[in-house]
Amino acid sequence: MSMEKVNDLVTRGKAKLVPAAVQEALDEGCEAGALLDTMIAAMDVVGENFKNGTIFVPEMLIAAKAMKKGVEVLKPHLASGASGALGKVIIGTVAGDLHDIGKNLVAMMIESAGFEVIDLGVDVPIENFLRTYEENPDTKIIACSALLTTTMPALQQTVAAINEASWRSKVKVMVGGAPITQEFADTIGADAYTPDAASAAKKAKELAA
Ligand code: B1M
Repeated sequence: MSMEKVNDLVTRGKAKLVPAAVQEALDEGCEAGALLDTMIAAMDVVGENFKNGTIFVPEMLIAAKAMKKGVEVLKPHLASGASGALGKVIIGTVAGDLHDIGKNLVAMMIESAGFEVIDLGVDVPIENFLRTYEENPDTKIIACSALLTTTMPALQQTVAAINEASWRSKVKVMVGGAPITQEFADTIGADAYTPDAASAAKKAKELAA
């Protein structure tokens, strides 16, 4: 019941009610991972409703706010032990793309895996990725997220610019986001693609080893 309540509140964008509902579900013994999955499923419904024209951008935005509130409550249960000992990871959503929930989850899981995360946010110009690496040359991984088919070219251009940098051999490049595939990652010359936040953290550890 609590799980369905969380799903329903996120779908309806009830940001003020979501934290208490998530806490209630946790108190009742629901798994944090399952609660995250139900919120991601709620966002899929929101996305479908947007596609079908039954809701518009503002409703998508308030649903995103509701999910973020829920993730805040889940965070201590999903991620722990941030030490930074494994090195630095630069992460951002590429230019033109404002979606950050998935990127934030990836950042959270990577941090929890033991990395220090430098989060550049959303709509990150190529130069910001390059400059941040140059300011932090001990960075192990640059992780780029793209959520729109229309920002896949920006991801491609970002990776191309990194691939041309003199320091390219010293850093690994990870990519991800709903429209990205292994095939696309291979085509654009990224070192790794992962479909979700948990596998991104696992892959980051492998790449940094
Ligand atoms: Co937008 N949006 N949106 N949106 N939005 C989608 C993505 C869409 C699929 C909805 C739909 O039509 N069904 C669609 C894209 C279609 C396409 O690309 N062909 C879409 C559209 C069209 C748009 C606009 C163009 C709408 C408009 O203005 N007409 C516009 C674009 C704005 C822009 O970016 N320039 C827009 C705007 C927005 C809001 C700002 C309102 C809001 C985002 C708010 C925010 O993020 N702070 C929003 C939302 C909320 C969505 C949906 C509903 C939810 C996104 C989300 O957070 N999902 C989305 C539909 C959907 O996803 N089902 C939709 C949950 C999140 C956990 O999943 O981000 O996929 P995701 O992350 C996953 C994986 O992808 C992966 O890990 C995460 C899970 O563990 N992952 C990585 C992500 N990054 C990774 C990096 C990695 C590895 C894995 O390594 C580096």
